Amino acid sequence: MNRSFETHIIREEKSLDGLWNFKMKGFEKNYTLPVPGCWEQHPDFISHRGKGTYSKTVCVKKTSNLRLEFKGVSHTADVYFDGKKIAHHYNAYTPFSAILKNVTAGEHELKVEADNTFGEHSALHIPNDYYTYGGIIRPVTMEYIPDVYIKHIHFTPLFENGAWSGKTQVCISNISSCNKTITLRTSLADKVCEKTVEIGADCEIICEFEQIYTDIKPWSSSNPHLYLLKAEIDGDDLIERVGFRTISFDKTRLYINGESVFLKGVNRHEDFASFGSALSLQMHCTDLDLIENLGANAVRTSHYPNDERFLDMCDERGIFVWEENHARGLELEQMQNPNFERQCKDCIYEMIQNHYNHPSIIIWGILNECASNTCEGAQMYKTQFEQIKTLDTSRPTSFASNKRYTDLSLGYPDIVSYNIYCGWYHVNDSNAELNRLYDWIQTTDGKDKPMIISEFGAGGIYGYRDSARAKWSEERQMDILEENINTYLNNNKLTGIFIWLFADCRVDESWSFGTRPKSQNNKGLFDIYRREKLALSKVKELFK
Ligand code: ADA
Repeated sequence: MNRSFETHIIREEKSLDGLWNFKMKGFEKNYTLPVPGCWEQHPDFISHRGKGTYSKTVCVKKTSNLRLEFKGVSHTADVYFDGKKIAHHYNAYTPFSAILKNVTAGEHELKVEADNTFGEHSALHIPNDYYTYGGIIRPVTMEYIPDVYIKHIHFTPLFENGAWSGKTQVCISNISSCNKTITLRTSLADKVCEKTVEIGADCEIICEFEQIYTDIKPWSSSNPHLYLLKAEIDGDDLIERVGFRTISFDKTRLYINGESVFLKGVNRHEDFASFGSALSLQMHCTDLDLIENLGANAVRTSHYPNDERFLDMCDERGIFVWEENHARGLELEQMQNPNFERQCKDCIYEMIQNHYNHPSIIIWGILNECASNTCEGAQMYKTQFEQIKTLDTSRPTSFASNKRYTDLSLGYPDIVSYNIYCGWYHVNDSNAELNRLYDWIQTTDGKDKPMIISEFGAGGIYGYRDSARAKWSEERQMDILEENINTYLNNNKLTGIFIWLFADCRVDESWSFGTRPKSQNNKGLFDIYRREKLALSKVKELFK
């Protein structure tokens, strides 16, 4: 199951997860690998970067149109059906689909070529302080769809004059070569709607409804109430899950349903020991159990869009999410890669298009620690924030800057966020640093905006205890986190903080920080197996 609730009652779907045949370019042998999975989990490919081909015979039980959905292939996918190319997609962390018309009943061959190599073709997946694994890392589904099917639904809640209302947009696609007339029925909370519309051949339309809802239980952190939004046409349906909540902000604070919130969060990479970025439902669930147990109320999906099952569980648990597009630490030269703009644009579009309905997502982020201190870089930040606002005006935006005192892009997001590593890379006194930085921000276009510390932390190697509290010891990590958290929780300039990092992750050895001990980013509160470090109990005490 690729969501935590049923998305169809009428539309038939079949999971294609399981064992697939696998061939790695340059290797003789035939393998069988699990989907979802990363090929690094196989001993022959532990550190192999290359092109691998997954194949599988799929049994189509009745002649029909099909929709194949891939939740994540790392990092570039070329998909073939009976030898014919049906999709090409770049980026490991966003879903994509392919429509096949009138497929005959019987057996067919599905082939996915996955490529995790680096080079100019890949502007966002580069050697980095996390690992780009290879493979079909998230679930795959095959759906039987009629000629006219429901493509997606977006719901935007609104609270005005003491009443909840909401805008529902249903995108319906006609893949046939004739005009069609269809009747759309939707239901949400106490409201049912019906509309009859015409759709031209090979066209899609958006049907829009605005309605007032009564007796609504809003979605909040302490009571994350969710509603099913059902859309139905003849022979097809789509069910989404939504929440009623508003997000607003003023000069210093972020508000959910008009109430000020302070984000006590962690940054998290989707990475777990030898399973890499192909996290199972159980692993996502365990991570959230650990996050809740810590007393945190927020997660930043550093540095890419996350698995929808994880976001579903954040919705269910009332965990706030800062979700961001995929990019980390790119220099201006890397942002000038001819593929950069298009790959970012696609990533932002796919992230918002697919994750629009999650009430837990309260901030859209972009371009972590990129060249926001250059004029050319600032222009790219501006363009990307403008793109976000064309897709969603209901959520504030931000980016995590590390360009202290030189950032030129602070005027573009709604929230100003900084990654500062007091006691680790930077000066020891976090209070002095925060005040200095805040005062400087007030002299820039970032003034009068709420502020978040989007990263702070320190390295601590699991099991390395030292009474001298040496660098890399669990003791030193705990001391640094304690000093930082005490400052930030007692400073009314901030509206949130995110610890770097929830759990250790693998890093790419060819990257310039390839000297990191164990080739891992060791700033996790847990190690890569989720064994807790000393700092955990301290953070727990301070967060609670
Ligand atoms: C940055 C970056 C993270 C990580 C961190 C660190 O702030 O955003 O991805 O690399 O530094 O551990 O140094």
